Amino acid sequence: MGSLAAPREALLPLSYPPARRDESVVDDYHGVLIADPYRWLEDPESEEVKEFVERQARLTDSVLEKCEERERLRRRITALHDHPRYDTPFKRGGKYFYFHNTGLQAQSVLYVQKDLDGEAEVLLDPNKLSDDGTVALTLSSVSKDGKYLAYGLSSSGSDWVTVNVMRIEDKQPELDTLSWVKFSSISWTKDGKGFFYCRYPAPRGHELDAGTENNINLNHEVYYHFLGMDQSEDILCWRDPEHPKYIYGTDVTDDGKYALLYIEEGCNPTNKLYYCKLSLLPHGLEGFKGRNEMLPFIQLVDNFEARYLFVTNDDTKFTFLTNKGAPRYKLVRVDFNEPESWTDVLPEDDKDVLETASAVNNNQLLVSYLRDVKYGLQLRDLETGALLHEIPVDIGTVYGISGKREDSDVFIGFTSFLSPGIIYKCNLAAGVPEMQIFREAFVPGFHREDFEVKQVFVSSKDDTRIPMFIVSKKNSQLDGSHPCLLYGYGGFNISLTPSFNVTRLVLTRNLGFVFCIANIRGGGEYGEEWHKAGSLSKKQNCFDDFIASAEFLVSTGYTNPRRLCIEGRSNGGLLVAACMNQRPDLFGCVLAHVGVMDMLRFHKFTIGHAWTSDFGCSDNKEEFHWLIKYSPLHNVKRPWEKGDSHRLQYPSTLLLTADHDDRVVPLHSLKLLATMQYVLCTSLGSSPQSNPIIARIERKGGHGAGRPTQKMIDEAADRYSFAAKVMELSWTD
Ligand code: X97
Repeated sequence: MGSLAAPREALLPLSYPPARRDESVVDDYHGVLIADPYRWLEDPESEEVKEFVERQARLTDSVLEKCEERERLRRRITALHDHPRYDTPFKRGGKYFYFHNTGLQAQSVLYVQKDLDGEAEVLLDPNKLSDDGTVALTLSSVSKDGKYLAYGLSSSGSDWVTVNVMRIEDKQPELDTLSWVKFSSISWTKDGKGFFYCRYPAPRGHELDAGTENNINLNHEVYYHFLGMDQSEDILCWRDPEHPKYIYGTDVTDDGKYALLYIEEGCNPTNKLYYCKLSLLPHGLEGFKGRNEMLPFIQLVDNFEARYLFVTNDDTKFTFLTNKGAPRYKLVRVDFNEPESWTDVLPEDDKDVLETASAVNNNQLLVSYLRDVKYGLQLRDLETGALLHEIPVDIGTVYGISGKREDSDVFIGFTSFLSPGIIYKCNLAAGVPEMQIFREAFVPGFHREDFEVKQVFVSSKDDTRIPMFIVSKKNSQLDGSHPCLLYGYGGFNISLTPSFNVTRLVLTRNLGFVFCIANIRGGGEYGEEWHKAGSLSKKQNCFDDFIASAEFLVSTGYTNPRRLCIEGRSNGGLLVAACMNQRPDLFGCVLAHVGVMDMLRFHKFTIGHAWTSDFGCSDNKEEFHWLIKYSPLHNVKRPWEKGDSHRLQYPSTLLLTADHDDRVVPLHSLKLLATMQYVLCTSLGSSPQSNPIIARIERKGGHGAGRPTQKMIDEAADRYSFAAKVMELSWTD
């Protein structure tokens, strides 16, 4: 431990700002009465809420000021972030495009390059669009001929996007402006005359500071925009007022012949799939201008039994990645002239999950697999699915595969816990795939040989094997003394795979942390069965898996409960808050970011209704009984009033949210904060709760996407200096 540690200032029990309780708000859920005394915190515009947020911010600032390692952490994290980073390049119309960050730039810059050896030019620098880096380039799409860039900007982290267009040749901005775009891609037609996109109606009365409103998002619509036209003249391609919760996605095949329409009902990996043969439209898309008529989509799949993702087509013969009867996914083929006859191209594997498939090099497929949470890569024959080559990759994550049928060079991104990032150029022309390092990130001052990574399998409550990654300093003694950071998500079919994160390596290197990721149920690590085993009536499995992982780390001598910090964001914020309620004795610190905390009311705000696919909904009696059992807001109990644990208190807790988080609106964290402070800290008699319970409420911030580098660093310094303070850790160089 650090021998020159500065004297430490004790954190005294805090004095929390009183928050009004409105005991009159009581709801009847299927005969069960549930009080909601902080309902008033749901109105982001009320003065009382602004005042509450202001006072909590002052309290949090006063705590963070006492966290000795805050500046040192900020400096060290900043220094290690300061290295050049690149995303995988992609090719359009013979030119190459890529994102690049020199190190500490707020936002990555989009470059264009005529050929790979030529000079790169800046195409679009989002850093020029705001003084503080809070305008982010969150959507971008180059037309197939490489002439135009359509790009979407988001302010302050909101999900709302405004789309603009630029002519690439002379970098001239066009006048096109499309507002209220959300959950959308941009799909250019091959003629380069315009593109498909999706939008919602503008939120009434909230047009000004978009992203701070809670209004429910309903009635998504698909439009086609003609370059040079006003948005009001875009053609409405699809809407379905009878199903206001549907969310759409679009694609245009590379041959330009078909537009595809994905119809999603919430976040399950299932969709309907319609198509429109563009060449059959008598007057093309132009023929729909000024006519109030939707596109004549043909229903290929008209139920929500499975997911179908377009891979490639040869005229009417389409290849899809699907989980139809194949929870670990497979590739299938159908001829649109015979829509009843589907054949398997690449059958489901009995262990590995097929994650992505890209058609490249004329008639080949590059497929990536997830195998016990590590990636595998293969080259296969497109026609037959036959294995041509295993492409060796290190233990880690393969991402951003970019290549098309006409390309024999494919770019492949790779990252891992100890590998900052490699972009491979894979040459397929020679027959045997040749993996060349195209770009590699180096982090000055980071030495991978100082660390080690392990994967263990933990036995959960019902004996299910839960994979967990453990990153530590090399040769750490398992004497139960180390601080440990345990991270999880557990939902929505999302897998947590290895990736590089300098902040976590600073924690390991300089604060002695062991960093762990638990791949609990609810994610996609082992396919759809794994997802289903941690959702709806089985959501408790996620918490049991996470708790079992924590107990493993204690019983095997990595750490002890006072030094065990749990962290999660979004659905993972819900995870750590539920675990804290269920096992306050097991953790020393809880960092819950942008969590879903009110499980009875989440579906009423912005896109919350889409999550009923994982959570269920309190409108339904049976589902209400699942939710009330673990809803963080409704399960805060004084642990010292239970049985023999009369001094037991809650772990030190930092809730994090942001004023423009319109994915998981801030009211979730605000209501939980007020509840915890009231129940645990300020209520009746003398409470043993001396561990702080505070919230960090970011200004001009959102759910996480598009966050400027400085905000990322500041937040990391805040939350880990808080953890270091409450777990009494000191710095070693
Ligand atoms: C969302 O809430 C995304 C909401 C919008 N949305 C869907 N389906 C998606 C989409 O409802 O964007 C989708 C995208 C990624 C993953 C899953 C669904 C979609 C729409 C059109 C075409 C294709 C896909 N998400 C969840 C979230 O943010 C998890 C990830 C996406 N949560 C916050 C869940 C609880 C807390």
